[in-house]
Amino acid sequence: MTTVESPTDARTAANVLDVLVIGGGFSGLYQLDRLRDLGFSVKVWDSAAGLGGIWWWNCYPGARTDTVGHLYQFAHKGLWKEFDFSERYPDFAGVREYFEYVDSKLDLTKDVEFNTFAAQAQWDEASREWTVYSSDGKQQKARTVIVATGFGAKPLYPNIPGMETFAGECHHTARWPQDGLDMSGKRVVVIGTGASGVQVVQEAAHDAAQVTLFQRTPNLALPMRQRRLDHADNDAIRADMPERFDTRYKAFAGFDFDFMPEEAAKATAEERRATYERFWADGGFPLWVGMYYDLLADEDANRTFYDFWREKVHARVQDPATAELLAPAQPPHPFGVKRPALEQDYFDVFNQDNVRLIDQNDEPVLEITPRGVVTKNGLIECDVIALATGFDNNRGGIMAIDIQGVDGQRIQDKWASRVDTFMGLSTAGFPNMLFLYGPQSPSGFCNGPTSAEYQGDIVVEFLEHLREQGHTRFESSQESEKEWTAHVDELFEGSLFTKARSWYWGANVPGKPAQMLNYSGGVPAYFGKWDEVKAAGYREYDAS
Ligand code: N01
Repeated sequence: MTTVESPTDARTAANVLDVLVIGGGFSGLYQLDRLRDLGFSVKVWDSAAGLGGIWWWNCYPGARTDTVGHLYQFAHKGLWKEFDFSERYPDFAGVREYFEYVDSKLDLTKDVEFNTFAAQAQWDEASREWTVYSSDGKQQKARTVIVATGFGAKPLYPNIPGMETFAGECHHTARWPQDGLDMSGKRVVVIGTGASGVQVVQEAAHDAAQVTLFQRTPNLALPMRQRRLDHADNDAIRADMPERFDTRYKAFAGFDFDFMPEEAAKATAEERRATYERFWADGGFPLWVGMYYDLLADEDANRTFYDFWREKVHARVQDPATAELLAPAQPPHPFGVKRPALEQDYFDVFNQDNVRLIDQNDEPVLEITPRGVVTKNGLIECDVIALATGFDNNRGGIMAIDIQGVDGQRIQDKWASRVDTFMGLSTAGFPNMLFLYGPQSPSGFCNGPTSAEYQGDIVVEFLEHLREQGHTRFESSQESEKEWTAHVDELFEGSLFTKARSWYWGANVPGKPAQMLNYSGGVPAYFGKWDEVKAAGYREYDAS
C-alpha cells in the first residue's frame, strides 16, 4: 500500500466534512442523499469512473443481476414510480441506466468524486477527525467515515505461473475492459463457475469459436426465466410495489418473498415434487430462499431438492459424462449453501460443439504461456482468458484501505487472524467509522438495495442521535464485538453452510483465515437486534 504523504488539493483538505463515504454503490449513494437532506456535509469517493457501484466494474459479457429489477432498486422517495426496467433481470447496462435515472432525480454526482481510490485513512484523536488520502494524492478530512465498498470490491486472482506472459486478452471478470471485448470467432478459456463464470460461458458460447470452461466445483445453478418487460409490464409490477417493499423487512433475505412455513421433511414425495415443479416454472431465488424452510437446515430434506435439480440438468445435457460433471450423483455440497447462480442457457450450451467442460480437479491449469493454458494434457490455445475467480468478499474492500485507528493501529493487523465487528457496523479501535454491507452483517444473505436502505437508515438515525446529543466521538466496545462474533459463529457452526468452502465464510481466499463473514440469522433478526440496541440507548457504543 502506498503511503500518501502530502496533499495536492489544499482546497479540499481545508474543509472538514461531517461524513466522507467511501464507495458510491447503492449503500453509499443512499447515505449521501439521506445525510445531505438532514444537513450533514457529505461527499462520496468512488474509485470507478462512473455510476453503477459494482456494476461499473462488472461489465463482462452477460453480466446481469440475479435479483429481479423491481427489487433491485430503491423504495426511497418514490423513485420506483417512474423507472421502467426493460428486462426482468437487468444487465449491467440496465443497472447503470437506473443509477443515471436516480442521479437525474437526486442530483447525486455533484457530491461524488469519481476515479478516487481511498488508499489510506488516519484517525487523529486530538481533533477527533479522520484524514483520508486517495491514491492520486487528494486528501479529505471528515468527522465520520462510512466505508461502503461493497462485498465484492476486491477481485481474487488465481496464482497461475506465467499469467503475465499471455499474449491475448486476460481479464478478471470484475476488471473487464469498459469498452467490452468482442468474443465472436475467438477461442475463450473461462476459469471459475460462480455467477460470473456461468454468465460469461453462456454468453460467449453464442458466438465464440471455442469456449473451454475449467470447473472446480459445479454450480447448482437455477433457471432465471429472463424476459423482456414493456411499460405495461412495469405498470403491473408497480401496482404491488408498496407491499413488496414492506415484505423485504420481514423476509429472511430481504426479498419480497420468504420461506414457506412448511417442512420438506414432512411433505410426501408427491407434494414436494409438485412444489418444486411450481417454483421451477417461475425460476429465480424463490427456489433458494422461498420454498420449504427446512431445506437449508436439514440435509436429508436438502437432498430431495438436489436430486430434483440434478434430474432437470441431466434432461438438458446430452453427453452423460458432461452431465455427470455438471450435476454429479453425489452432491458437491448441500444445495444453496453456496450462492447458486441463475442461468439462462448455461446447461444447454454444453451440447454445442464449441463448448467444452474440463474438471479442474483432474486436469488443473498448470501454467499460462503466451499462446494459452497448459494442463497435463497439453496446451489449449486461446485468444481470451476470463478469470471468473471471485472476490476477497466482505472484508477485502475494507482491508484494501490502509486504515489506521487509535494509536495508529492498522485494520489489516487487527483483522489479520479474524474479523471482529459489532453487527458488521463498526470495530473497536476505529472510532467514528461505520461499515455498510460489511463483514458479519447480513450482506451476502440480503438483497443489496434492501440492505442499503434498512442498514442505511439505522446508520443515519444513529448519526442523527449522536449529533443531537452533541457527541463528536463514538466507538463500539471490544465486549460488544466479542459477543457479536460469537453469535455469528454460533449460527454458522453446525449449520449446512459449513459444508461448502464458500465466500460466505472466506474459505475461498487462500492464506486468509476462514470465518463466517455473513450474518446468517436473517434480515428480521438482524434489525430486531438493532431495535434492542437503540431502545437500550446504544450501550454498545462509547460516545462523548
Ligand atoms: O465468484 P465466486 P463470482 N483456480 O466466488 C473458482 C455476486 N455476483 O464472481 O467453487 C480455479 O462465486 C471457484 O471455485 P470453487 C454473487 O453474489 C452476482 O462468480 O471455489 N478456480 C468458483 O467456481 C456471487 O455469488 C452476479 O471450487 C478458482 C469461482 O472461481 C458473487 O458475486 C454476477 C480459483 C468463483 O466463484 C461472486 O460471484 C457476478 C482458482 N485459483 C457476481 N479461485 C449476478 O448477480 C476461485 N476459483 C448474477
